[in-house]
Amino acid sequence: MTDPSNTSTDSLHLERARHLDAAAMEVRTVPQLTLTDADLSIDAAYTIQRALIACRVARGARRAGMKMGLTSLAKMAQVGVHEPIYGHLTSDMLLADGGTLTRAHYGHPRAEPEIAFLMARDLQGEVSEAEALAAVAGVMPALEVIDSRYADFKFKLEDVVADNASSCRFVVGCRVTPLRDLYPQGLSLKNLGMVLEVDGVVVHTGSSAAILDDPARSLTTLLRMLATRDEGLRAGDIVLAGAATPAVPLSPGQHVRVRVDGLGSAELFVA
Ligand code: OOG
Ligand code: MG
Repeated sequence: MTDPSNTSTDSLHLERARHLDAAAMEVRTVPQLTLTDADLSIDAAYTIQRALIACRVARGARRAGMKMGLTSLAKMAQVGVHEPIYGHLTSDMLLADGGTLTRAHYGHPRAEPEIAFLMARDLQGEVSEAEALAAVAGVMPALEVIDSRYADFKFKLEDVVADNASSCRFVVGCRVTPLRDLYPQGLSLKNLGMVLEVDGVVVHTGSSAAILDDPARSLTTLLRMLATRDEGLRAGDIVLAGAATPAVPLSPGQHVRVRVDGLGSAELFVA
């Protein structure tokens, strides 16, 4: 028999997910969940996140992959949350390289420079960095556009997890570089220079080393976190490893580009 207390917890998670989903659709903010529920657990927050993704899937979105967030000190410092988190990427979040994002469709969008993995095959469980990279088809430069459903990007760990790690849109460069193509150029995934430009002006520079010392570690951390729910990555998934520098606020008229050593670039326009 179903435990009635679990049923009411489930419906509370669903209600919160719908509340966050509606806020995103209607371009408005909501109060932090932890203001009214100081005991909200991280586990419950990830359950809310999954219910939020189910709302998108019910509208026709498909799984596109996963993202890690707060994997660099720069990002942790920017939002005051000091633990890596993950979120889900869906097909409706993908913006074509060079595509245009309409500023008015979002609350307070920010762009950040990232590296993305393309998974060649399914992978689940605790694996080494080398084992994780063996399942990767290649890497791409990426821009993530984040947009928090909480005013001023102010949230606690549990709030941002429930809000799908502030996911909004993402762009990946059109070239997928196999890792073996980096080594002959004397490049390593562990230390690729990354530049974020707005209107051709460099606004942040960083290195892939800022992402948990090695973006591959972001991948293995994600797999370890997913394993606690018996989940993993699937062939064709795109995985964003997390931003290497702080995010920049977006305004209409801007052209934003990330350039990564050996990987090329990814860009978007803001209307
Ligand atoms: C949380 C999402 C962080 C990253 O790359 O670090 C993130 C936020 O900053 O609102 O996507
Ligand atoms: Mg990000």
